[in-house]
Order: sequence, then structure tokens, then C-alpha cells
Amino acid sequence: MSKSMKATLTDLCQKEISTATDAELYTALLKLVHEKSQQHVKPVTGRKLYYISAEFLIGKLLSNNLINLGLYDDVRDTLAEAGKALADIEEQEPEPSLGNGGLGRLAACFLDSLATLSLPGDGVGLRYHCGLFHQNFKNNVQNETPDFWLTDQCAAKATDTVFPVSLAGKTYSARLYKLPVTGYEGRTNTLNLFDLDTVDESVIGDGISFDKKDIAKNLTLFLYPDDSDEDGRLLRIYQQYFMVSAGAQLILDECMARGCNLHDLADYAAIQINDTHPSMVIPELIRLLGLHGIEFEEAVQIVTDTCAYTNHTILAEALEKWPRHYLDTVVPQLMPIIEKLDAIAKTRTDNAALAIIDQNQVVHMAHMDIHFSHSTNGVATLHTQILKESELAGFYQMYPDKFNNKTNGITFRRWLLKCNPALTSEIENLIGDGFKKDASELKKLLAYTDDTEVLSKIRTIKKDNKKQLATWLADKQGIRLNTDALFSIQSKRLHEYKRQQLNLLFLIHEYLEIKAGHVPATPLVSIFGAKAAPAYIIAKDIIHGLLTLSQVISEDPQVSRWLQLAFVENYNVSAAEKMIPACDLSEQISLASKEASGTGNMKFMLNGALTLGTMDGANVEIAEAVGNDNIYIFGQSSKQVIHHYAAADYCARDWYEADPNLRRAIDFLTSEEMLKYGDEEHLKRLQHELINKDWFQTLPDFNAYVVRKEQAMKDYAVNPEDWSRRTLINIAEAGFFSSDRTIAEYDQDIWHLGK
Ligand code: 7GP
Repeated sequence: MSKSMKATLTDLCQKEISTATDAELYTALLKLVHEKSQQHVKPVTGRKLYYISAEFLIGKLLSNNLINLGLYDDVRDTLAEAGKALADIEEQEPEPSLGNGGLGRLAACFLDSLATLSLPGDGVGLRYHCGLFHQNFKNNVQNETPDFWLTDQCAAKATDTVFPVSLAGKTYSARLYKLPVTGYEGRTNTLNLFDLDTVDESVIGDGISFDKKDIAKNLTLFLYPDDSDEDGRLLRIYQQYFMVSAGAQLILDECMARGCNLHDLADYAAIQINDTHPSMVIPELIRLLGLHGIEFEEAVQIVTDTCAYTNHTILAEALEKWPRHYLDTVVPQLMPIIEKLDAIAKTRTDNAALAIIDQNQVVHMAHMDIHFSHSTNGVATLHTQILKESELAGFYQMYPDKFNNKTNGITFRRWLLKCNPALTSEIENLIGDGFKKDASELKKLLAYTDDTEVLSKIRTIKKDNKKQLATWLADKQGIRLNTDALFSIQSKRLHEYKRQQLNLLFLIHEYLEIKAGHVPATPLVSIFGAKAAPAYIIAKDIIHGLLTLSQVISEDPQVSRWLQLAFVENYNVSAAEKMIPACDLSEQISLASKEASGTGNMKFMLNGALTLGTMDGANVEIAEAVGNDNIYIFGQSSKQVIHHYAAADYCARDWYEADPNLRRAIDFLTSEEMLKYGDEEHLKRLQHELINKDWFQTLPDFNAYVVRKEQAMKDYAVNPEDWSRRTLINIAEAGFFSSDRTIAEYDQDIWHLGK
């Protein structure tokens, strides 16, 4: 008989569980997870995936690993018997925030699904000393402080493996750290993270500032160092090359150890380039193959067969391009190769827009990816269509077979099993536990859409989750929420295209309506979570607008009975795990055509929120899955939006002048009420931006948004049972959005792993 969990934990702590501290128990559980996960390490045969990414937003790992190893219930119950709570022990774990948002969180979901599907696939990235900055609010303004997440107990363990990397002519040593990634009843893969021993956290000055020139000390200090100046942009290139050069050396070493002779590299490795941050892996591999004696032309072919590229955005400012003198400075060894690749590309097409190095000596990273990899994919059907038809149309004409779509997904282990245990166990009661491995089984829930008992249970679970969120927020930020209200949540990075400002204008509108005696159908609690890039001024102004309005409302008892605005400080994966299960209405209100996919939309849906959204990104596929009656769609279509951009005929001021409700809401930004708690410079700038520019066309969608949201509020108030029925349909139809499905598609169409 195997040892009981009680005996195991007692041994690991070397004392009775009841007398151990939470920190000691945390250490013991880390050891337990490590030992068990090693039992699932399996040999690699055939092709293995390397997912190279500047971001892996993995979030806390302990509970997730316990779930995946099948130990969670046993550990939780054993601890409880000894008077300990797993949730308290989890608090000991610092959150690895090694990503900004969607792209990084997707990479983490993908690692989980790869391991769950027992596919050989490792991550390759950087071991940043500070993750995304820590956000706090002072005087209704965002402040940033460093997020030191590395502790002695960090699960990413240093190895003796070191690779030389030449940066600006000097050689640095990239040390490999390994973090085991354990799948749900699957295999254990590895997240490989590189770092430099000489990095020195003490160089961080005020807030998150530091000397960007001292590469030996600062190379991996921060995820995405501020790139508003040239030193910051150069530092990004230093980081990117450090990551891909060490990564490429690791890949070649591992493949050779398995018998690869490098001519057949593509039979041993598939490399997925996660947007353009790792694009230099292409010339770097060609360079390394050359050092191993492989001719240039053959090396180009090998690398093309090995690499594939994913595009995650059509925002022009995010498609990286670097002045060539940056690359001349940081990676002079790559420039001759990039020039040769550019020359090959120019023999394939005379369309100057498709060049790697353009007339202005600017190097286009995405262009290099598309010419010299065998696959280019978008991340939702609409996004891929826009890539093919407009953004990358020239490339699509040239390489139609390279283009394909892979609609994003999320791991249900973290975004259902871990974050919503009550809903998980109710689903299990109804349809068994097959959905944990095969998410399409959730459809079996459709048999219960008229079962009033089930619907009432679903309602109770949501209510309990709302209460838990309220308790957490009360402890954390001293905010008291009305849990009888409809909870609407918009949580994601702060960006103008995501249009938190549209939500702000709605809330001002509601505030003014309530003041005028027109109370809404239901009380509304509007919750935000968002970080703005430190140098993104308008994004910070939007945060200021929301925080200021929140104070205006909370100081007004007449209004706050009906309306509350809560902004969760330092939104991260752990906060998301608390917020998402408590949401009734999921705000996915980006300007159509701008959100490549979105993945928060999928998490909310899976946890029984109805979506209020535009026909953008994966919202389109969510709408198709649930049907129009079970989602609130509004706003311009992507075609209309693209047309306005092409015709340059959008004028915000016309809308401002024509619509009295809109004008009233925008004018309110600089009202006496707002200026009482807010800063005039921030609020005026935001107001001016909305009236005179509004690049993301907030104003034309305002009325439709108000109408749909008020409809949702009415439906929620008038027919709670029908609301629950529709949430059940959303849960039942969420199976398609499992990252297991996404990964299976990548494997089938692009990677062919293990073969
Ligand atoms: C995001 C997209 O904005 C989001 O729509 C998508 O769901 C996610 O990637 C995953 O595909 N993009 C980023 O986070 C990003 O940083 C620029 O893109 C490189």
C-alpha cells in the first residue's frame, strides 16, 4: 500500500502537519510536486516542439500542479484535518508574472495542454528577475514598483548548462534554468528559461528605473523594459537575441544528443515563433548551422522547414521593426545573414512592401518570419481572415499555403477546475468527469437547460463566487460590494483599442441618469482590472478617469445604492482566478477588427458569464457557438471599421456634437464633481483625445453599447432563471475554446510531434 498523504507530508516537513508553519508546508508541497512530476518525464522520440516566447505568464503553480498530478483533493483534505488551509499555503507562493497579457498567458496555457496531451513540447524564454511591474493606486493614479518574484524556493532550478552569447561583440554566458511543466494525467515537459549570473537587482533605482546601458547588470532584470527611449529599445534587442541564441544552441544540442545530424533537424525539432520577439532565431539558426559546416542554401531550407510563426496582433505599432543600425550594434554577426535573406526575398518578389530590409534601412521582423518559416497563423478566424485580406495580403498572395488559422484556447485545468471548484463539482455531478480530458463533453450540459433545480444550483454557485470576490476585495482594498447586483467585469491590459474608455463613458451616463431619477433595472457593480504600460499616457489617463469616477460614485450614497465601480489593484493571474468565476457580464468591447482573438472572453464564458461584446476576435466564434440569444452583440462590424480607416473619414467631433447623451458624458470628465477628486491635466487630456482624435472609434459605438448593456441589466433583473439557463448554455458550448483543441490542431497541421 502506498504511504498516506498524512505520512508523506509529515515526513517532508519532519514534523506534525498541525505544528508546521505555512511556509514549511509550502516547501514540503513543492518537494512533493517536484518528486511526483519527475515520475512523468518521458523520453522523446521523433519531432519535439520548442515554443519560443518572450513571455510565459504562468501564474502560481502549486495548486495547478497538484490538480494535474491528481493530488489536490488528498492534499487539501489532509491539510484540513490538521487545521490547515491549502489556500493559505498558496499565499506563500509569489506569482510568476512573466508576461504582459494575452500572448504570455496563451503560452502558459499551451504548455499545460502540450503536457496534458502527452506531446513532447518545451518552452524557451527568459528568467526575468522582475515580472510585469506591481501596480498600486495613489491619488487615483497608477504607480509602478518592481515585482521581485524570485525567491530561493523558486521552482525554476539553475542547471550547469551555460551557452555563450555574443552581444555587441562581447561574450556573455546564458545559464539555463529548468521549470517542470506537468500535464493533467499526462507527461512532464520543461520550461527552459535563460539568465545571466551577473544581473544585479540592486541597480534598480526609483520605481522601476535603472541604467539601461549596463547590459551585464540589467539584461534580464525586467520583462519589457520601458522602450520609450533608444536605450530601452536596444535593451529589447539584447534580450531577444540572448533568448534566441541560447535557445537555438539548446535545441541543436538536444537534437544532436538524440542522433540528429543537423541536415535532418526538421525531423527532430519544430520551433514555434510566438510573435516577432523571437524572430532572430531564424538567422541565428542559419548562422549556427553554418558553423557546423552546412551550406547557406541548405541551412535556409532546414530552418524554413523547422520554424513556424504566429501573429498575435494587427496593431501596426506592435509589428516589430528595427532600424538596421540597432541590429548592426547589438548583433553584427546576424546582419550579413539577414542581408542575404533579404536578397533571396527580393528575388522572389518585386513588391517592395514585402522586403525584410526596406528603403529606409528598417528591418521588418514579421517579414523575415513569413518568408523563412513554413507556416504563418492567426489566432481566431476573423483575425486570420484580416491578415489574409488586408494586413498581410501581399504575403498571402505569395504564399497561400503557408497561411492557416488556429483559434486560441485556454486550459480548463486552471480556468475551471482550479478557479471554480464549486462549478466544477456541479458539472461533475451532472455529466461525470470526462470533460476534464475531453472538453467537448461539456455539451452534455445542454440536457439540463430546462431543469429548474440545476439552474437554481448554478445561480447559487455564482452568488457564492460573488461573495467570495467581495470578501477578498474588502480585505485587500477596503471596498464593499453589493453582491445582489449584476457584476460586470472588464479585465485585460489597458489599451485604447480595448476601449475601457467606452465603459467609462457608459458609467458616467448611468451616474447622470441615476442623479436625474432614472434608476436602472438592476444595481450594477462594474469591476475593472488593468495595467497600463508605464509610458502609455492616454492609457494612464483612462485609469485616472475610472478611479476618479469610482470615488465620485462612492461618495454619493444616492448613486452607490445602484452603481458601484471597483478597480482591482495589480491585476494578475491570481486576481483573474478570483474575478472570473464571479462575473455575470463579460465586457469584450474592443473596436471590431482590433482584438486578434482575446482569451479572457473564453474564460468568462466557461465560468458562466454572458458576453457583452463587439464582433471582434474570438467573440465572433463565441457568438456562433452560443447563438444570438445567449450573447449581447453590439457595434460596428470589422468591415465598417476597416472601411473608415481606409477612407480616413471618421471624425469624432461630429459624433460629439450630434449626440447630446454622448456630449453630456464626455463633458462630465472635466466637471466640478470629477475635478473634486481628479487631476485636471489628466482629465482634460482624455477629454480632448476623445473629441479630437478617438483613433479607436469609441463614439460611434456608444449608443449601441448603452442600449445592449441596459438590455442585459433588464434581462438579469426580470428573469433570473432565464439568465441562468443562458449561462448554462455558455458553459456547455465552451468546449471548443479549450487549448487542448487548439494544441491538437497545431500538432496536426504544423508540428506533427513525436513522429
Ligand atoms: C494578444 C492579442 O492582443 C489577443 O487578442 C490574443 O488573444 C492574444 O495575443 C493571444 O493570441 N497579443 C498580445 O498580447 C501581444 O503582446 C503583441 O501582441 C506582440
